[in-house]
Amino acid sequence: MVIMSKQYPKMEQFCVVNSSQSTNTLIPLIDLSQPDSKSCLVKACEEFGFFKVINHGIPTEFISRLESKAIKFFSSPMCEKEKAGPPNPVGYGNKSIGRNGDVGWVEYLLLSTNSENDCQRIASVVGETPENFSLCVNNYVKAVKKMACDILEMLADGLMIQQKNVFSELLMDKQSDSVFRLNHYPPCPVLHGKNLIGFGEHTDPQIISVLRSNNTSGLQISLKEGSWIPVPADQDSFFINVGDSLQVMTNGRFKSVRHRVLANSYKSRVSMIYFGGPPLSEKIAPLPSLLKEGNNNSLYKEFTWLEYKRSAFKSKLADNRLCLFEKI
Ligand code: GA4
Repeated sequence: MVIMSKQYPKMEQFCVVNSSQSTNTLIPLIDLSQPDSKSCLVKACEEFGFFKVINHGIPTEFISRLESKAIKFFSSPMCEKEKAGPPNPVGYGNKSIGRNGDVGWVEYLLLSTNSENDCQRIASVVGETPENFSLCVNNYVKAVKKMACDILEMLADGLMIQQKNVFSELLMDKQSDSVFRLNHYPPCPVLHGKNLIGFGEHTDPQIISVLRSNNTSGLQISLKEGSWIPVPADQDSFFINVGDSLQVMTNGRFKSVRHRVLANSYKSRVSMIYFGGPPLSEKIAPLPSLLKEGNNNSLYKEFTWLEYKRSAFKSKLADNRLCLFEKI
């Protein structure tokens, strides 16, 4: 699938990286229908902060309906799409990411998961009623949020935490500050053996992210020693990553994974990501049950999600945002 775009890049403004990277590292694969998946989930979060899930039970029609709406939106004329922008804080964005000069070969829609109003401007671009568009988004988000909560409960169990919903209750809270993102990476030719960066390297600030993409590759995750490994695309599975807040709550036991997306030379990549975040007033700190007696091995200072979010929005995409909150 190629979504037509009449815009051509001014290449100097984009980052490029060597495209000839490959390793034999396997991405952890978790079968959610297997009762013993708890310990595999914990291991994947400790070693990679990233894994793929199968047998997730999310209805395929929720995925395909939303994907076709996204494709319809991104195929619209630029002047129409721009009516749904800028993404401050929700809406359509093109190439510019965040507020501090980051750019990528990507266009996107940012939506909050608690507001039906977000869908109004978007629906009108694709000639739909806001109700119809928001129903599609809501069905999808509700299903992936439920899966994220199930995974978080298995993780709490796997960590022997008594309160199983200690992570999931933050996503279930009515005030949960979660975000939903639809991304379109138009195809872009490899230049002198280098790929254009679609979305630059970063960690996600929230608790957990649930990603689904079409069958176009591009996503890469960073290993501890700094090498990049490509994540083979799989439109039938979901990819989960640990966010900064979960790294803090587990006192660094789970790793917030650094990841990026390279533009594909031939095909459009379309991804949809649910970022599960806590309420703005929530205090984020290592869970006492994961600390040694005396609590003197805490790696992080306590902060509210609002404080973290404010500081994240002042940062550049690739910055290490957690270091501000590390104990010296
Ligand atoms: C990364 C994860 C989500 O896509 C996002 C991004 C947000 C944005 O695109 O506006 C940020 C980025 C993300 C982290 C640092 C800041 C904020 C861009 C940026 C430079 C929506 C989020 O919550 O944080």
